Amino acid sequence: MITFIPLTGFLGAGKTTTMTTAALALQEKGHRVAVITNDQGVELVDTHLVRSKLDSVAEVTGGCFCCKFEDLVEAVVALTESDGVDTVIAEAVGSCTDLQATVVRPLRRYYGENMVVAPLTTVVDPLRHRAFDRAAQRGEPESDLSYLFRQQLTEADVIAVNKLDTITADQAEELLLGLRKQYGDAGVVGYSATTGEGVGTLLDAWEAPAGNHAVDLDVDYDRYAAAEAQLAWMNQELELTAAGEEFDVTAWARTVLEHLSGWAAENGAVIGHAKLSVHTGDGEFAKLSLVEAGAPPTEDRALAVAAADARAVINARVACEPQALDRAVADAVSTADQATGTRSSATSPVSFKPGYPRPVHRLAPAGA
Ligand SMILES: Nc1nc2c(ncn2[C@@H]2O[C@H](COP(=O)(O)OP(=O)(O)OP(=O)(O)O)[C@@H](O)[C@H]2O)c(=O)[nH]1
Ligand SMILES: [Mg+2]
Repeated sequence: MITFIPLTGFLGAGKTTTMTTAALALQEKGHRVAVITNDQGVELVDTHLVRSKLDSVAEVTGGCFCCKFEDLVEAVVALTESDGVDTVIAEAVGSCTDLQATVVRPLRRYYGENMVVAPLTTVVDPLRHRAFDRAAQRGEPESDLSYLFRQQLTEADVIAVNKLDTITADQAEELLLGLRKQYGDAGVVGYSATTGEGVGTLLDAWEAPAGNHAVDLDVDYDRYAAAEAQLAWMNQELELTAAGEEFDVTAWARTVLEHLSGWAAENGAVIGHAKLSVHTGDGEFAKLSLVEAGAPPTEDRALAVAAADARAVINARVACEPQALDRAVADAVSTADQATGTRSSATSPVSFKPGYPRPVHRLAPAGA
């Protein structure tokens, strides 16, 4: 019997980090764990990062789990057959919702003989929650992105409040209490995937019965699609060469994201998540992330060494027009090139808007 643990949650909430930390913790307990990343695009920064930490990693690309359901099942079967894993943790696209009906229930109904599906877990970034909450308190009409965020919380069996290291203990207590009051059917746990503190409570929550499995989320697919379509998605690869002998790989990546962060703040563009990895020939890489306009990027993996050449991968999900994102990234790259003495050549601009979500299955709860 295989255990499948489905993770959802808004862009940049920390799903990949949670998945990795939890997988390592489960391995310590003797499990054989694999993870699956998922994205609308094909060249994934997340997959590179997770492969550096875990042996069994698969990806479902070109669409979310609900629209690529058979690919998800195939990936799970391949991992169990080839790597002999007993637990699979899978991270859905951060702008996806309605997963109880389109992924969790179909897996239980069609594959339940071989698979235990753990509670659907929505990972939450406290600062993102606060940003949406403040807009609501100001009496602003709910934006489509905020609607999507609320659906992700409403369908959760487990609300996993991550990044507790970024807020005070009092703020954490208030947030957890508020979520327990608002989403009474869900289990609410708090932890930090980066420090590992509290991750045990998440592992315990996965063993408990799925409290919200009968939720019949009446998702307004037009609003859900509108929220997804507000985001421009960019996946771009660049070849980098030092103008002189070598360039500072991490400084180049940091400058790109700093510039993009400043541009987004000036233009009022919500950053879902901008990720950047830069790979040198020896298999090493730097990886940086940006989850808030105007904020500094986080260096999740820095490279101390300089390089003569490297390959960069950018995944950016930003609420703006695709052409605007193409221009902003091109500007950011050119600024970084000048600042660090680098020459870059990019694949042609590739920003796009995700299409209307069309799940393969959509099952109502039993008895509904
Ligand atoms: N301070 C802090 N940062 C975290 C924590 N968990 C994740 N992050 C950071 O948040 C950023 C986004 O984390 P990811 O794990 O990539 O988030 P994600 O939800 O997988 O993002 P998408 O797949 O793009 O939706 C990265 O810079 C992480 O290092 C945490 O517990 N504390
Ligand atoms: Mg991720």
